[in-house]
Amino acid sequence: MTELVDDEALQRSADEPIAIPGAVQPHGVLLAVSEPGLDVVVASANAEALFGRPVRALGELLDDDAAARVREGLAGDLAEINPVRLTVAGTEVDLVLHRRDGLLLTEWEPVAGAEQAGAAWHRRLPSVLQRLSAATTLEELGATLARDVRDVTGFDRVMVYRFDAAWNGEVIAEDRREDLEPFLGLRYPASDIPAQARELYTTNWLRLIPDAGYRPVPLEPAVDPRTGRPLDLSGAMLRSVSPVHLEYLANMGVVSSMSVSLIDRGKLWGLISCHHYAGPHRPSYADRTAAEFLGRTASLLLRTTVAADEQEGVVDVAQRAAELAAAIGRTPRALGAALTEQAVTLLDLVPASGAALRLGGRLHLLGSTPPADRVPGLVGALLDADVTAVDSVARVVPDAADLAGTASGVLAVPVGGGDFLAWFRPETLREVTWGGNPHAGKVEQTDAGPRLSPRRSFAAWSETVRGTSRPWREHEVAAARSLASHLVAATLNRSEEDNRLAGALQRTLLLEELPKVPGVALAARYLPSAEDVVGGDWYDLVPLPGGTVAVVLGDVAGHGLAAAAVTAQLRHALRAHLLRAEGPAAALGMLNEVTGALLPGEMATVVVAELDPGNGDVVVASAGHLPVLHAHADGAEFVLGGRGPALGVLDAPAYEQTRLTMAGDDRLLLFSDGLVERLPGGLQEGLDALQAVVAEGPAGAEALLDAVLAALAPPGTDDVTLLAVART
Ligand code: BLA
Repeated sequence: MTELVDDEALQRSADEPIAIPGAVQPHGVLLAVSEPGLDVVVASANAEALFGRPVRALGELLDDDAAARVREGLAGDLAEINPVRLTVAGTEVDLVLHRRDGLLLTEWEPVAGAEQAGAAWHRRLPSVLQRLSAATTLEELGATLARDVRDVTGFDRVMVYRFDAAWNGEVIAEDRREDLEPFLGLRYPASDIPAQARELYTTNWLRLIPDAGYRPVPLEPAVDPRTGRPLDLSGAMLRSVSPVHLEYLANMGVVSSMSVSLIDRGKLWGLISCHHYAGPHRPSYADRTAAEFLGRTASLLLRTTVAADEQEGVVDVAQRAAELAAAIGRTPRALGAALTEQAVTLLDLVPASGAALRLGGRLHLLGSTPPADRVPGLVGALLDADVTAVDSVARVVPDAADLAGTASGVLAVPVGGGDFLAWFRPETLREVTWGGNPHAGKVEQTDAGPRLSPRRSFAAWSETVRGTSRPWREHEVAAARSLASHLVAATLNRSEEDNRLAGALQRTLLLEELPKVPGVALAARYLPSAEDVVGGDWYDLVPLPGGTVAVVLGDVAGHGLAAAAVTAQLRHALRAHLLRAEGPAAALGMLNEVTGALLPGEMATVVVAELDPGNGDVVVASAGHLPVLHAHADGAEFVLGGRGPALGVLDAPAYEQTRLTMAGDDRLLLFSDGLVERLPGGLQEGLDALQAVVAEGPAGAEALLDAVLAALAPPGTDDVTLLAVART
C-alpha cells in the first residue's frame, strides 16, 4: 500500500466506473434474472455456495408460497415488498429486488450475522422523528441525526458531513464511542469523495461496506450476454466498491463503513458517514432502511433548518447594522469614534476577523488586519477593479498574496473622497487552526502501515483552500453597502451643518452694525454664493484715533466653516493693527505676520482705504487684493499703487501704500473677485465693464452699487462683496 495515492492513481480512480465494478461484496448473492421467466442471466460467483447448487431460474429456489409473494410483488412497486424474508436452502435471507436495464436484480442477504436494533427501536421511531423535526438549528438537527442513526445501526462513529461550494467537506456533527477521538470540525478535500461517487450518491441513498477487507466476488458471466456490457450495479446494495476507497478506509483504520446521502432539493448536500473500527459490522436490512429513512427525513428538514440558521445570521447582521447606523446618527461629528470606539464596532457588523475605516483620510484599524501601510493600497486596488467582496484576494490583487493570513477575503465599500470601509477574513486554513488544532489527534485503530488519516486528508484539504477565506454572503455585502451609505449621508449632513454654521458666522461678521462715522457715507452689498457654500468675503469700517476711518474689504481663500473662522480672526486682528500701526501698509505687514504664525497654510487678500473725511485724503494699501476703483468727475480709474502680496504667502514682505484725494462727489469702490472674475472674457473684461459702469454711474453710493450689480450680473458661483464710500 503506498503512503499517498499519487496524482495518476488519483485520476485513474476518479475516472473509475464505480457503477460497473463487475463484482459484488461477499455478504450476499446477486442474481440478475429476466422477466417474466425469472431465468438467471448473470450470477455472482458465490451463488452456488449459498444455495448449495447452481441456480438457472428463481423457480428452483422459491417454494410455492414464496413464488406467489414474489410474483405479486413484481406486479406492484418493488420498494414496497423489499425485503422479502425467505428461507432458501435452509438459510434465512432477506431478498431485495430492483430493476435495471431490462433485468430484475435480486440480492439475497443472509439474516444471520446481521446486527439487529430490534423492534424496540422501530417502536421509538415516532419520537425520533419528533426530535428531528423539532430541531431549529443545523447543529441540533445534525446532533440528533448522528445520535439516532448510531442508535439504530450500532456503528462506533456516526458523522454528519457537509459539503461546501467546492465539494470540500466538514464534519458538522458526530456521535461516537466514548474512547474514540473526535472528528467533529475536521475538514476533508473534495477528492476524498470524487465527482462520480457524488453523482451516484445523489440518486442512491445508501451504501454499506460491512468489511472493508473483503474479497470481491466476480459476476458470471462478466458481461450481460444480451447486451455485451457489464451489469450496471448503481442500485445494487451489494455493489463492490472502489479499491481506492477501500484503501482509504484501511488507512483510516475503518473496518466497516456505511453512508447515507443528505440531499437538498436534488443536490447532494452532505452524507451521514458511519465507521466501525472494532471489526466487521453489518446492520440488518431493516435497520439500514431505518437509517436511510432518517437521512431522507433530515434531507427534507435541511432546507428550512439551513434557512433558519442563515436567517439568524441575517437578523444578527441587520441588528448590528441598525446599532451602527444609530451610533452614526448620535455622533455625526465624530464618525470615526462612532464606528470604532463604542460597544458595537464596525468589526461586529459581519463575521470577520478585522476591519478598517478610512475617514477624512485617517485610517482606523480593528482586529486582525494587514499592516496600516498596506490597507489603503489593497482596498484601493479592489475598488479600482470594481470588486466589493472577494474570498481569494490574490486573484484580483496578486501583490496581496502575502496577506492571506489576515486578508484572503476582503469586503470593501467606498464612502467618498478616497475614504472606505473594509472587512477582512483570513484564509480558512488559518481560521481552523485558530479554532483549536483539528488535526492534533491521530487515528490509532490499526497498528501498522501508513495511513490516509484525517491528518493527511487535512493536509490535502489545506492545499485546496490555501489563500481562500470563507465567502462573503449576500446580506453581509448588502449590510456593508448600507452602512457606507449611512456614513456618506452623515458626512453630507455634517457639511451642510458646517455650512449653516459658517453662514451664521459670516452673517454676524457682515451684518454687525457698522459704526456711523461723521462725514462718511458707506454703502455695502453682500451676495452669498448661489451654490450654498459660504465664502470667505468680509468687510469692515474702523474709525481711527486721528479722525480718519479705515474701510476694509478682504477675501479668505476657501469656503465653509474653516474659511469663515479665519475671516473672523483676520478681521479682528486687522482692527487691532490698524489702531496701532502707522498707516495701512504697516498694519498689513503686521497682519501678514499673524497670518503666518497663527493660520499657517491660509491665504487671504485684503485692501484698506484710510480716509480722512475732513480733507478727502485717502491712503490705500492692498495685500494681493483687486484694485480699488476711484470714481471722479472725469470718469473712474483703478488705484494701482500700494499693492503687495497676499497675506500668508511671503514671510516678511514690505507692504506699500499710495495716496489719493477724494474731491467732493468722488467715490471709492472696493469689491471682491466674485464680482468681476467670472465674465466670459475673464478678469480683465470684468474690470473693464466695472470701470465703464462706475464712470457713468449715478452719484449716490447706494444707487451706484445697484447699477454695478445690475450691469455685471455676477453668476453667483462665488460670493460677492461691494463697498462704495463717499464723503458727505
Ligand atoms: C467514497 N469517500 C467515499 C465515501 C465516503 C468517503 C463517506 C462513501 C462510501 C462509504 O460510505 O464509505 C469519504 N468518509 C469519507 C470522508 C470521511 C469519511 C471524507 O468518513 C470523513 C470523516 N477517496 C480518496 C481518494 C480517492 C477516493 C484520494 O480519499 C480517489 C480519487 C475515492 N471515495 C473514493 C471513491 C469512492 C469514495 C472512488 C466511491 C466508493 C464507492 O461507492 O464505490
